[in-house]
Amino acid sequence: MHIFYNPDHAAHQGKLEMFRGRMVPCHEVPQRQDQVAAVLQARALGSLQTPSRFDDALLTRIHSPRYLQFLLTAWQQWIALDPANAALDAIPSVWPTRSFRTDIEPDNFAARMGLYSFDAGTPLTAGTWQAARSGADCALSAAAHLLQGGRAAFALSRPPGHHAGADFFGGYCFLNNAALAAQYLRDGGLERVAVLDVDYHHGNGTQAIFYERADVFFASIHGDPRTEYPFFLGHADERGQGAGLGFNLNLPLPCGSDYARWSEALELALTAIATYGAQALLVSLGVDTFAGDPISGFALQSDDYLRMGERIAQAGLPTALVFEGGYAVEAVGVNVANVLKAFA
Ligand code: SP5
Ligand code: ZN
Repeated sequence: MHIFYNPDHAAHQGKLEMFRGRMVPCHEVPQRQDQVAAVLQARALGSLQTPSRFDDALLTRIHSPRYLQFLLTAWQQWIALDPANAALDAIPSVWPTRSFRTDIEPDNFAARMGLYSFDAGTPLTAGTWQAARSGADCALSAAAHLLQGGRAAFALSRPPGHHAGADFFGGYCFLNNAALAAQYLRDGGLERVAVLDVDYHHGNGTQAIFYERADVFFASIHGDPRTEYPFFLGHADERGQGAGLGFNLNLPLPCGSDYARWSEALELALTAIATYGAQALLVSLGVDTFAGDPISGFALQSDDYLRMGERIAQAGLPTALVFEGGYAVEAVGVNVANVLKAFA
């Protein structure tokens, strides 16, 4: 297995996220990637390679230029407000909900933070751009490996990506790594690409990016958004729109679901992907489906990730796996390693 790790991931280290009226320590911490890297190396599941640097223009295949420009310059704008801000993270607190305009980019920094985000759980830090940019390179490197004829690659990077949309961050995500990789495969000549999102949370960003397109099929297995983050997308009746109608599959499951229940949804997703005739597969690999995850509600055990990896491999497609969530830091390495081991 080719593994591309993000050498800059620790540059993004949020301090606090909003939870029930308090600021609590961030769940999305650098130890997550370090822990996965340590287990992959200890088990000799592949050599860790630094990603290639891809052209910035590839980012605009998915993200809007004004959003990218915002991310690139946000930290400078934040400390320009007050040099003392350097000791704090930037967190949005005001958003343009229904009836507001989003076509005019405000001059005010707090207003721009809100325009380009959807939650108060995703701090933007001094190194966020550097980390996210190199993280995107990891996903693009994994996709490039497939175009060169490779069977499988893993993008071991953080911050995660699947909640990020064309022009917004949130859910600990800034650049949509899986979407960038899927687009790279399309631009490299593949006609039909599938994204299978197995993170506990619905991949709202990835869904939205491809919702009106037939050339990228999106399937997601996740906690029911009626009770689970990100709440406002991920229902079973979202099947795509326009040319994309029929190319989006959401499989929400109730809290408490174990692998017996979860794997039934996996069968449905992989059957749909096979019927679609995908030529390559992107897996948004969150392991926050783990029973011990501190912010999630499924009941998968570490051994279940072996079965998951084995079943995904049976799809028989060139596959790039991209790391997403998973917040039980002591178990995240074993769970990811189990998927990759069984896949290989
Ligand atoms: C990539 C990914 O998995 N993003 C998930 C983002 C979830 N953010 C909201 C989580 C709120 C849960 N807070 C629970 C705190 C318990 N101490
Ligand atoms: Zn998640």
